[in-house]
Amino acid sequence: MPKYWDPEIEKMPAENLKKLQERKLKELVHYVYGHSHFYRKRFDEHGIRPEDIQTLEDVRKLPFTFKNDLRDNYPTGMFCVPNSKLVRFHVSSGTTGKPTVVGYTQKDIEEWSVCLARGFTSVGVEKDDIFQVSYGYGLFTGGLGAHYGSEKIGATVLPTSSGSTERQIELMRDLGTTIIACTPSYFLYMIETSKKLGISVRNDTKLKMGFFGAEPWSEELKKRIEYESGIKAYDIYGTSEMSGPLFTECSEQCGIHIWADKFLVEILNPDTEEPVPDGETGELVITTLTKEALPLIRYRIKDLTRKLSESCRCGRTHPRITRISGRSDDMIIVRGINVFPGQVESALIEIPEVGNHFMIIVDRIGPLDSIKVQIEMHESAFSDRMSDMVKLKKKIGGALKSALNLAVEVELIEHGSLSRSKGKSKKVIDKRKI
Ligand code: DLL
Repeated sequence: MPKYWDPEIEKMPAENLKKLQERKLKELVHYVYGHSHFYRKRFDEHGIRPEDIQTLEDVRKLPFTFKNDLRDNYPTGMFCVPNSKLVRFHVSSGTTGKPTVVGYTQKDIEEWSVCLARGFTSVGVEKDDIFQVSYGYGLFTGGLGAHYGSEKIGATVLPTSSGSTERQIELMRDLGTTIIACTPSYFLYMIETSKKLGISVRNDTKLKMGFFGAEPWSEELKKRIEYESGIKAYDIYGTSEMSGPLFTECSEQCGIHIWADKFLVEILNPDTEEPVPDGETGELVITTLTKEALPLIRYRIKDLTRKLSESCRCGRTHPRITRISGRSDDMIIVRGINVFPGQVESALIEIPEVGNHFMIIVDRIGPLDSIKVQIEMHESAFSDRMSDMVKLKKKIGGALKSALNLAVEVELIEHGSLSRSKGKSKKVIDKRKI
């Protein structure tokens, strides 16, 4: 039997859900126009009045919002509430430019926690569970987000944050952690470290599931995590600007549920900015329907995904998005060919001799782009025989060539050579930009 946190909302007939969204969208445009200097100016520049928005489809009349808007209005220029109504800041650093600051009212924190409580409940998290939060705590939203969501359900939170990996694993074993939340790359590192400690995640701990996200990861990596640890791996998605981690897969594992009473999803062709048909890949654009401190109107997230609108087998009527396949801006172009790090991961993970870590290095030698992939080998795959290594390199090169349609230099490196990340992992070094 599927479990629900709030069955009335989660199973609301699609027609009613649409009406609810319409009402909230109308309220939202009046709210932002009345409370944010930024939105009032942006609407005025586009000749939009709140009254122009009467139906859900009218959302397309509204101007987009971008991460740069948050940066340009640093730190709190887009906020709709005075400081007295704020109870929290989170700050995301990003790789370029100014940080982005997100503010929360008490209601925003409550709604954020409810979104996660719904997702966690949908895969069976309960009061009895010991929920280890190994996302970073602090300015990053992962730690506190997962913390509040699991505490809302009444699970016992073990707030380890990321890092001190050996201690985390010992605590996991000693306190009987049943659920973990961290980046998929950090969990791989935990598995690796636990082996060194002589602790088997499968046999010596009570871990049964994990919520992995905050960075792109493939279906193949999910299978590898499940195979190596014996747990169920669920996808968890969100961005700091929307609040933090917000949405998860349900037990059917056929997409991530986006809570439509709080968020309006559009999937657009990034070039034409027109909606793509249901089920086709495009850029995720989100409008927050109920946030108070920092509502976002048609926020261009740049993550690529597909929308599945029909009801899920679990009974929930809210739309789903498929696993994020990349970002429209994480594509690297090498000799005119588009390469996504996710394609490299999917190709490599099919090869049993390959370990869990790789790094793509792009450079320009003379006029020509070069691409090399440094690949850690599986612990058991190293051979003293040169001919074995040459064969393996050829096999990997062939797999990458057919996945990317591009010749790639393969460098096999020893297990453990690449640095391990405790949070989001870095998969590309593009020396051309340095
Ligand atoms: O990473 C929030 C989060 C924390 C999500 C913990 C899940 C778990 P940001 O630091 O703002 O927020 O980064 C958001 O990370 O636009 C995606 O590109 C990527 N991302 C997040 N979750 C996933 C996922 C948090 N499940 C950016 N799959 C997003 C793929 C993800 N990419």
